[in-house]
Amino acid sequence: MGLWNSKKPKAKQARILLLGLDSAGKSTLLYKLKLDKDIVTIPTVGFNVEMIELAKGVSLTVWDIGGQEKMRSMWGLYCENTDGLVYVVDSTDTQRLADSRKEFEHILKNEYIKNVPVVLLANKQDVLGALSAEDTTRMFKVKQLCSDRNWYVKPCCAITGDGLMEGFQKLTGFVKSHMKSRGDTLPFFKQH
Ligand SMILES: Nc1nc2c(ncn2[C@@H]2O[C@H](COP(=O)(O)OP(=O)(O)OP(=O)(O)O)[C@@H](O)[C@H]2O)c(=O)[nH]1
Ligand SMILES: [Mg+2]
Repeated sequence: MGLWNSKKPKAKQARILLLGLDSAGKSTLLYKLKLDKDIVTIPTVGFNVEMIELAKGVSLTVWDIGGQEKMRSMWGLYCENTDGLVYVVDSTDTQRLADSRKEFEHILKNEYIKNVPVVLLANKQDVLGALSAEDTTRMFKVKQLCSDRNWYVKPCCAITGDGLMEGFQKLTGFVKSHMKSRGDTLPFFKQH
């Protein structure tokens, strides 16, 4: 006699890395998405991890890794099994845009991140003088650096939540097709 599990299939699990320099707004936006609350953050030492489901069929496990200088050398340790990268830029921090771009370029070279879709969030758009999404795309050489993958640049504000949903929905779409192209038909066996 055979056994048959008639329950609906579970959602696919996708592992998302949330990176960016310290103070870019990663934790603020993660908890805005997760709880729809403005929380007072403290600099992340180590990481936060939260599960969010924005579209049917895919559940995102978001790894928010601290962006302080001493943490950045460890970003590579979190890259294995990554299905999508969200890179957050403080669009008002003009003094550190070059540093941020350098770290972005560096992480894209990680072998586990190869071909993985990228959403770049140009955060803090509520602040006057914030760099626009177009200028961020140009400055971060996104077209050139991400020519091997799906990418999207979205202006946002982690405090009001503007732009976050659109950015993550775009990511979810990319991740779905990335997983499909990789032939992930048995998501239940994937370990995170
Ligand atoms: N004005 C404005 N401030 C923001 C926005 N997003 C985050 N902040 C502020 O920026 C500061 C840093 O935010 P965090 O979310 O802690 O930054 P983080 O990227 O997690 O930083 P690390 O954990 O150190 O890597 C906090 O004071 C936030 O309130 C935004 O969209 N607009
Ligand atoms: Mg943080």
